[in-house]
Amino acid sequence: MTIQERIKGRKVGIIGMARTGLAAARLIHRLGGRVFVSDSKKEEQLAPQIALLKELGAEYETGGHTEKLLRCDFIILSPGVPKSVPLVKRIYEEGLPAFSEIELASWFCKGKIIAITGSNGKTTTTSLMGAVLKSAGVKNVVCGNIGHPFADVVLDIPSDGYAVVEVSNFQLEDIEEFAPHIAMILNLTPDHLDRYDNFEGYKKAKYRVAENQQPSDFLILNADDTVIEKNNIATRAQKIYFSTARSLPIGVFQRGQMLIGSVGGKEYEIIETGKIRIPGPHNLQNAAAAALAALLIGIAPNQIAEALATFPGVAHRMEDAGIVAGIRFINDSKATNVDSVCYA
Ligand code: UMA
Repeated sequence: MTIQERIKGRKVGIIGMARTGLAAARLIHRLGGRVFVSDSKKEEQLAPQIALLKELGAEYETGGHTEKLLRCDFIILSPGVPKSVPLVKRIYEEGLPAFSEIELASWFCKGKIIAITGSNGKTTTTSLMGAVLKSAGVKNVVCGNIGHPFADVVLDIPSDGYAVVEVSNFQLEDIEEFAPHIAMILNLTPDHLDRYDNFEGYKKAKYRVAENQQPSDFLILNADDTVIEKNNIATRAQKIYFSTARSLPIGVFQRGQMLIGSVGGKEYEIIETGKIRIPGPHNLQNAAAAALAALLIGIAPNQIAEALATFPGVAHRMEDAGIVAGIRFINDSKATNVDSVCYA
């Protein structure tokens, strides 16, 4: 079966009618498939979403998930839908294939994928990665958990371009073939434990980012993070590290006030750390990770430096909101877990 035949003429059940579900519906519709979208919210809470589905000629149900889903050829699960939902349990029990939207989108991605995950810094590093590629004139689209679903942009990515995809543990739970050329695990701290039995379950979901990688691919890991079990991640990819605490034989690291890259048998001075625009030691790690990915795909150190010196950071993340009555206000409302607040 060709990739197109996986969709054309097939009926795909989609659970969740928000950003993910609608993006998946649009992609499947464009590729000649039929969709059936199911949401637990009441119809009156979903008016704009339903209007869009009607434009696509899609079938839908609201106010809960029914057995109609079980009659679809396969299912796309939104990341916010817990596995404890009874109908979701039935889908797995009956062996109906269920995928995340990043898995679906990856089937149709002509370019290479750079997938960025971790507990903190994902959004900043994903945006920065896009900025580095842009500064080097490399076509790329920034998407994924950052808020722009991969499925909405995947058909715009040319074969010489990159999908820079922020990926969450929830999205990684339902992959099968998703295979990034470069994967990054930035750091790991307990998060989303309401959806897992324990921290191990969360870590395992994150490690899946590397499970389909091949020997020509790279898995970028944080050498300074003691929680990431570097030897326990099953992958065929080349593991390569960044550190802001010590020198490394290969990778990107801080030496004195300089960010150094050592890749392909050559050492490069990338940028003085004081010239990196986004502030703080955690952002230095994010910068090191993005710089390492850039070196691995052949971007010149001066182009990496230019992007690091100018990238302003992301909205609502350590954003200077101004000084009122002598008090400096910082907007860090994007922080969603305790560690994120500690970094700030
Ligand atoms: N729903 C059901 N049944 C349920 C539960 C929910 O039908 O049992 C429905 C809700 O009624 C709602 C829809 O599902 O209509 C919501 O789905 P969703 O929560 O997956 O929301 P999306 O808008 O599709 O957003 C998701 C990500 N959300 C989550 O992972 C919770 C967004 O990440 C992401 O930006 C977006 O896809 C595009 O890829 C947000 C997030 O908080 C920012 N992510 C977590 C994080 O970063 O820590 C993982």
